[in-house]
Amino acid sequence: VRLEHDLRGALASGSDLWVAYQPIVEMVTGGLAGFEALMRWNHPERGNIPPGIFIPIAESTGLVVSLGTWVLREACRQIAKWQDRREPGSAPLFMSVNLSTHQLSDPNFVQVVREVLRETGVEPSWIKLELTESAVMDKAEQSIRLLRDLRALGIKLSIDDFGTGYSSLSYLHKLPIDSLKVDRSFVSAMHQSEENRAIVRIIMDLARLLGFDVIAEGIETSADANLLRALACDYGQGYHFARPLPPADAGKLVGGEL
Ligand code: G
Ligand code: G
Ligand code: NA
Ligand code: MN
Repeated sequence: VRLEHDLRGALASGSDLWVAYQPIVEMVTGGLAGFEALMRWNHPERGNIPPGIFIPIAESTGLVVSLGTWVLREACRQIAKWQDRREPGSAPLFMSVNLSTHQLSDPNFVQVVREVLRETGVEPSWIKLELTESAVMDKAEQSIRLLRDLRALGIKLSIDDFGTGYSSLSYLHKLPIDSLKVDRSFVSAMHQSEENRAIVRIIMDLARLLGFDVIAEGIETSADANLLRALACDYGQGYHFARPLPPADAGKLVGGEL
């Protein structure tokens, strides 16, 4: 109850909450392709409270809807600033933002996204929303309609933690999405056996067949990265490349090399 109260306060005051940005690289070139926005809470007395603690609190209280809007706005503002610093002619960076199930069932959600895009002046195609399999499959038909509306705005959509939920293959090919994010449990198991590598290979084949690109998360070693490169994985994310970074540190990568 205390944490819920404090989280409400942090959101209302705009202090103590901030966003970390983890680089996502293009596997072939190793160049920076985009970032994932990850929420952080620096509690005035208790210090850093991990999202694994405060997101579930926000979920159970519904606070995650306004928290989600806050992150989306913050991430949009940030990518708009960074894009301004890019060399003319260089490919735009994308910004991935996590969505909670509650945001998906908010009837105002599409309107909120439209408004944030307008207000921050970002190109919709720079924004990629990450949804979990369970969030989408829970109410598949309803979700598909919403995903179509979101995509009609020009933003990109990605299924997060792919392989851990209960994606029905009969729905997967109907989903209006752009990419699959291979869950890090598969990535970290790859070095252990041919069987584990086969699982990742099959996820990639499936993604390609359905016209989605693939992001592998949780890449922690150069061995992981090499195996994924050999499978022609499009994008990679993980401690091997970079940790989630404070905005100032992430910003230093925008103009230069990773
Ligand atoms: O950043 P970290 O690995 O500690 O995140 C832990 C969990 O919190 C992850 O599952 C991540 O998706 C989730 N998370 C982080 N930021 C956000 C956010 O802005 N919105 C939502 N819904 N989840 C987030
Ligand atoms: O659930 P989601 O996929 O959004 O989780 C993102 C979380 O994964 C972030 O909290 C981030 O801190 C964490 N993360 C990012 N890279 C790595 C990594 O290489 N290894 C591990 N174990 N976690 C990572
Ligand atoms: Na994510
Ligand atoms: Mn994930």
